[in-house]
Amino acid sequence: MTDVLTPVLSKNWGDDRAWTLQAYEDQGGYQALTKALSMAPDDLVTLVKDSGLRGRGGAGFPTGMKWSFIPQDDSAAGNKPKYLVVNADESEPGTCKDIPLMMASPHTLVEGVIIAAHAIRAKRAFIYVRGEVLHVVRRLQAAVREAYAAGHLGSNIHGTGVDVDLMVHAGAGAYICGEETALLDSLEGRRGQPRLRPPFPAVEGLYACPTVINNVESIASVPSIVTGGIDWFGSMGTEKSKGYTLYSLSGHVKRPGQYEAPLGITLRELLELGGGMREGAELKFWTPGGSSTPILTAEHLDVPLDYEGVGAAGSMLGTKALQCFDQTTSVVRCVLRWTEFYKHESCGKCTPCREGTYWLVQVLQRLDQGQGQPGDIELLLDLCDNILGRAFCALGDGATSPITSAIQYFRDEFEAGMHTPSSELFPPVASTLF
Ligand code: L3W
Repeated sequence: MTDVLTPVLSKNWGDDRAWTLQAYEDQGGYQALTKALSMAPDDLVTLVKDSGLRGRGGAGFPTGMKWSFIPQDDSAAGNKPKYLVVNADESEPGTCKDIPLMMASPHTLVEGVIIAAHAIRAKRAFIYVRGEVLHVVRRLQAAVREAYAAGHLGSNIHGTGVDVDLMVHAGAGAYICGEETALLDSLEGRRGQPRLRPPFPAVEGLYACPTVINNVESIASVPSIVTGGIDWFGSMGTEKSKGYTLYSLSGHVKRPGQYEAPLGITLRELLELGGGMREGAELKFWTPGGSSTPILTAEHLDVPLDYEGVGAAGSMLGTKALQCFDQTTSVVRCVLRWTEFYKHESCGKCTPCREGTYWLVQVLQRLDQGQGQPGDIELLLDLCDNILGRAFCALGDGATSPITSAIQYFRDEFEAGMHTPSSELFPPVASTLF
């Protein structure tokens, strides 16, 4: 079964001091950079476009297409500075792929940044890291220092005339700053709140200049595409969701962790790799892409984990954070915990999200305590309906996903909340996650 694994990004994670420049170069690191610097920027954009790489941060937007939006003509926009920003603000509940990647192999990301910056003709790049993870900030800063000392970064890189400066910026620990435009406001020194789109960052991003924002895993995948080529990359995955990716397996499973496998693998196969559910645990429900994606159930074990397959099953692949819950878990309590998170993290800019998440928590709390009122399920659905598509950014939409899907699959548990507390229906046990 382990032949299903396709370790590319994670291939050296177990090596001694894999994060050092020496170890990375010993494994062939920075050879993709040499090749990329000999290529014309437009050819690099075409290569990434043709590879079919899709953004690994949640939306699955085609990476090469995003790069091609950066104006390079003689227009006013084309003459502005261009920026590359890496979204390393990983905070989606259950998602823990970018942080291990940056800890174990920061140079894969740094190499990807230099190649991507060259492709879009950006002379300045930023990695915006989640503020709480100081160890990651330090590791990235050390890698950037090493890359400068080796001449991989800075002016006239290896005599090619290409200039790229890279700065690591630590956020202050706000989930909303993973939303790309809030991230830009935060990077500019303002309070992180989303901007209205359009204009998209590709047209007006950092300091109102054309900006590409990509997830850590997307950028870290680029060196392997430059070296391996599009046929190699396309030999993994599916027709529309190509390549390998990192899945974060967590919850009531025997061996939680990161599993690098092709897009299109199923949860059943990944669970086999992860040793299955824990002793005595049966899969009750799971998230395909973190708590912002509608939950699925044991019926969906054979859904292909690609953008199309998960979409057809009524959810989203999102960040590929597979949180698995067993029969001892109260759906109502779990959904309440997630909703409390969204309420806490709502930036407050728009009313549907700010007020809506507050009211959702109120209603879920009374259902959790067995004090629900007649009509509460309809009230929850109505509140979700008033948030979905009406909030300023995806945080509001994401907050509604676990609620509406949980009611769809486990309505009886919400009905039970009219008279019985979750703690009686599902008494907490040692393995209770929430
Ligand atoms: C130029 C156009 N650019 C779209 C760009 C846009 C963005 C990308 C995708 O949310 C999802 C969300 C979370 N011209 C463009 C264009 N673009 N049209 O393409 O855009 P979009 O709006 O589809 O998604 P998004 O706003 O990037 C991301 C879901 O991911 N998610 C992730 C959460 C993870 C975190 C975290 O850990 N920090 O927040 C989980 O499911 O719910 O649906 O770059 O500019 N015409």
